Amino acid sequence: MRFDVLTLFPEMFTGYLGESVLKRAIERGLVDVRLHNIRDWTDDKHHSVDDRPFGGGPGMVLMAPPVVECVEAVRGSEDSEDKGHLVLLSPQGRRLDQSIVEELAGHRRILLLCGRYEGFDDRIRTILRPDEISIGDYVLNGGEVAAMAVIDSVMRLVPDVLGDEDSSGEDSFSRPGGLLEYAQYTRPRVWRDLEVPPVLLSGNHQEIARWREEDSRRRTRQRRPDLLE
Ligand code: 6GU
Repeated sequence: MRFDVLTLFPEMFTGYLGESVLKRAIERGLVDVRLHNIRDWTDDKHHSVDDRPFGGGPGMVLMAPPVVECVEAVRGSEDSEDKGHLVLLSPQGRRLDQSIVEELAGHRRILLLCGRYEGFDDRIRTILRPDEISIGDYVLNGGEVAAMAVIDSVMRLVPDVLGDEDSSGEDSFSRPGGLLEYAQYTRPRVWRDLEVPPVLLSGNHQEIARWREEDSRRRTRQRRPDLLE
């Protein structure tokens, strides 16, 4: 699975890419993440990427030429036959959920275009026709954190990325029926007078499975009744 990230702040990704599951997936060649700085596609001497909005108003708008040229160059470049699925991160996009994550995981290459400032010159949308995605109904300073959320959620579905074969199948939202995950416990068995539910220590796998199914339903009803329709 290949991700190309187009951003004005590639350094925001370096810490994230160098840790944990993603670091190992990259080392094992299962995931490839390439960072591209939109500013490298400016041609004026000040390397401008944004300007004031026509019609007035606060803030700055990301200019169409560097963004579109960056996307076209990255898409057309070298080593990949696959032109990739272009995602634009913006609060105006369709809201990310596990079914969209699964859909995205069906692509072999994804380009993630991150905005900043007050938004994009809308001609970027007209020309590129991106799949516009939001990670929720709140405002971030830019698309970078959202792009990391997309990479993080999608790469979990790439075969062999997770150590344990089916450990993503037990996750909240991936479970049959889209329920929340059941409660988990580990050592110590008793701590500050709090005991682990005895059924989990019983060794009876059928009973354990039943308890977990019930706990999933109970938690979902209490916390996210909307998931039960
Ligand atoms: Cl993708 N971008 C920004 N700027 N804010 C957001 C978002 C994206 N998703 C939720 N809020």
